[in-house]
Amino acid sequence: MNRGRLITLEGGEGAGKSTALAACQAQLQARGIEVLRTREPGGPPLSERIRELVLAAAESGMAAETELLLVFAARAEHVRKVIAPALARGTWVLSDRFTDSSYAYQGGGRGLPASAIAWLETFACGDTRPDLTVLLDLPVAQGLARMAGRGDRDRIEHEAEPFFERVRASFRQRAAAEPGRFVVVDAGQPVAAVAAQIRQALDAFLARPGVLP
Ligand code: Z5A
Repeated sequence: MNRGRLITLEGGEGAGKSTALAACQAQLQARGIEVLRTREPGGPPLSERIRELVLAAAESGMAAETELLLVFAARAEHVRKVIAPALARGTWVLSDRFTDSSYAYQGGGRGLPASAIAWLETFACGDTRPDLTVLLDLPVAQGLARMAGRGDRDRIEHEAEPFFERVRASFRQRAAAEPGRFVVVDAGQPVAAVAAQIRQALDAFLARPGVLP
């Protein structure tokens, strides 16, 4: 049996990941692919409980190191209980964020060393890595403006603009370093134009030799 593929969507605040996910899922299913949609931090019940801790506004004094270990604790559970078994049985996994968010937020944003994140990545994920990552890239001010109307800001959303600028720079650096895995989409365009670019990226991925059985 062909193993499934792991596709991740990444981006800063208000980039439009949630908006794009349903369209991605529908596009894959229209090709007869079985798809599991999930998110990070989160997924299985324990990881969702860790998500609540990580994002709770009341935990405003959390150390950066604690935050990093919590997102990886959630990820270890997610990969081992949900993602790796799904991929092994041939199901494709579509995840709203994955390890690139840790490099961007805890690495770029908080300044934690990439070497520590890389070690945790291997420890938590084994050899499970995204096959395709769509980065929805958006100027920080535009993303924050989109989110401004939302009242329920989580702990990380309370950060100041320079934090989100470092997060964006880190995402862009990772995309530049791995052009074979990343597709960067200009998320500042209207919803339909963003959707069209993502559709093209998925079609191109599906056309790669060996991706479909
Ligand atoms: N985090 C971390 O620190 N380390 C990690 O390892 C991981 C995560 C995995 C939760 O993520 C937080 O966890 C996140 C990073 C951290 N930090 N924060 N803050 P999340 O994905 O649940 O939260 P989020 O990034 O804030 O997602 P979001 O708020 O749901 O945004 P989104 O999914 O990218 O956008 P959206 O909901 O689809 O759209 C936002 C709004 O913009 C909405 O009103 C849309 O109608 C509108 N929108 C969307 N697209 C467009 C276009 N093209 N034009 C105009 N308006 C648009």
